[in-house]
Amino acid sequence: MKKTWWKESVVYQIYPRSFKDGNGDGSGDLRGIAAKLDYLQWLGVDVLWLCPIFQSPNDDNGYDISDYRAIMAEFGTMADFDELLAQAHRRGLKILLDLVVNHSSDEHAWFVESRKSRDNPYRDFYIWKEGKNGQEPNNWGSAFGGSAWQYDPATAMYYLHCFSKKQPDLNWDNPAVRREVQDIVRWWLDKGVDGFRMDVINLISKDPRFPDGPVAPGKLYADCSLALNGPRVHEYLRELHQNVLSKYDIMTVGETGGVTPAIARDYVAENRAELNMLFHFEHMDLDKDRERLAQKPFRLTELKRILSTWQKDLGDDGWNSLYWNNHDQPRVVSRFGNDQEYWEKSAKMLATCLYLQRGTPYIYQGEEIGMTNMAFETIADYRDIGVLHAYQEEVVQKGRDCQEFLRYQRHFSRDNARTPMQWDDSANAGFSGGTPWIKVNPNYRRINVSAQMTDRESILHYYRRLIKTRKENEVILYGSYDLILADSEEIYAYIRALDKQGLLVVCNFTAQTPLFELPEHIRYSAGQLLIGNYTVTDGPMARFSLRPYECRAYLFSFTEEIYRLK
Ligand code: TEU
Ligand code: CA
Repeated sequence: MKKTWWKESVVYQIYPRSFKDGNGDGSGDLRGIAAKLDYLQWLGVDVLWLCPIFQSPNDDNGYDISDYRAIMAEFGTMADFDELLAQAHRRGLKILLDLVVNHSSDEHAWFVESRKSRDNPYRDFYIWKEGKNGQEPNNWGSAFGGSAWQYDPATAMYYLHCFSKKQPDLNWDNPAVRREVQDIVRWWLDKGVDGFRMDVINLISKDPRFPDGPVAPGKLYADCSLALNGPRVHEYLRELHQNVLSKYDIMTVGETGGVTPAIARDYVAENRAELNMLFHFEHMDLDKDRERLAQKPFRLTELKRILSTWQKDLGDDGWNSLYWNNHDQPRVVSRFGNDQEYWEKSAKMLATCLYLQRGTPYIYQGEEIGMTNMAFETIADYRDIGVLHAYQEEVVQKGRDCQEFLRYQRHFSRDNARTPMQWDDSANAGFSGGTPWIKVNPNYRRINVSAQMTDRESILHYYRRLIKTRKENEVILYGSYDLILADSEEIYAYIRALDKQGLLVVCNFTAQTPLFELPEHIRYSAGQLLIGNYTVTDGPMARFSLRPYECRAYLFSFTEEIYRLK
């Protein structure tokens, strides 16, 4: 396996609108980010991924881009960006941008032209179809609800939008579109950015027959995700890699829903020359019944099965990304942890469990201080287009119980991740001197960076230690991974191995006190505690009882030849 900087890096994801407001207008911005670079450097992360910062009418908070070479007015100017990039580089921090090219904004000049006439030179930049018997061209639905087709009276045809109707899908089958995307990517790389996170990148190639899809019970439309991993997606990614990406020393991570380890290999295996790694969603639906908008019980054995399969299957060829959180997901401590009595212990345990696996860790802003879900009270508190659309459809149109709907959103809404970063206990958590665009979580007086900075036992200091520990131990970066005690519903335990060096990670996902026993076939010597979230005084690593949400990682040596894990 090749060693590279991006396999040894830790990525920190920033949602610019909610990170730090530099000018008091209530929205985070680029100057705000620049003001926090010292903090990020102190934390020890290497790469900053910025969610979209490009010009946008913000129908979907920047995931609808109207000019790929301009900065969103609320976030600042191109001069601010250049300054941020220079300041980051000076500190050894790299910057990843969010490339959103499955679709653009309907306000992008291409689309403004495209919709003018059937023979406009930009017509084929988007996907236009005739209606079928006065209906939409097929039964595909948008991710935010309703049909994925919008009728446009100017030319009496429909255009495809897998997300909102202000996010028309680009037509990648048109070589001119692919050339434009390549130019954009080259333009930013020449400016010095260090790579891209690529939004829904496996959605770019649609089946040219546009077939109807299966419709789930109680739904009107087929899920647009049926168009994922389309017929020419690999051809297009390779072309992008060959013509542009391969010429730079950068990193790429694709956001790819609907991907299993087997499918993933075709995107990230080294000889494929497509992407470095990707984000799959298999562990994000464990506790969520999307169809019925309900919570479902979470089983630890399922989580272990999924994460371990990814660890094994992308073992020697390809690379994993490790994430619990992003701007689309609820806060992990409220989800797989315990944000009440064991808030601090469970936040540290979750970090340990994931970030000692093989792959590149992604930390989402606020995760490092254990930020929690937000109990928004009314629909008026929500900002996410996804929630607002679902409210219209479910509550207003279908008459679903409003309280039940809100209960679901309190668990799963994307706005849980988007409340402002909690810097200190001053007004608005030190995020902004103005009125924040979305409510601040009232728990900021207790949970904030400043308080945790001064407390060496805090979640924040623990994250910093964990990041440092990763870098100091090759076995964490490049060692193999083997799950042990696969059947336990309480303990997540695994072994990493590199030559004779071993690492044992044991995590208790419950408030109970289960007993851990190392399987007998693992022979070792000199077990030594590397990191953990409780003080440890008891003896050997082979047998101990765990306290609520306790985690421990031990370094050890295999006594030769014995290392044969089942
Ligand atoms: O998300 C794509 C995506 O698959 C989401 O619909 C995801 O499944 C959902 O948010 C989970 O709740 C990307 C971006 O991350 C998201 O913020 C954008 O809204 C979307 O693409 C459109 O660009
Ligand atoms: Ca601002």
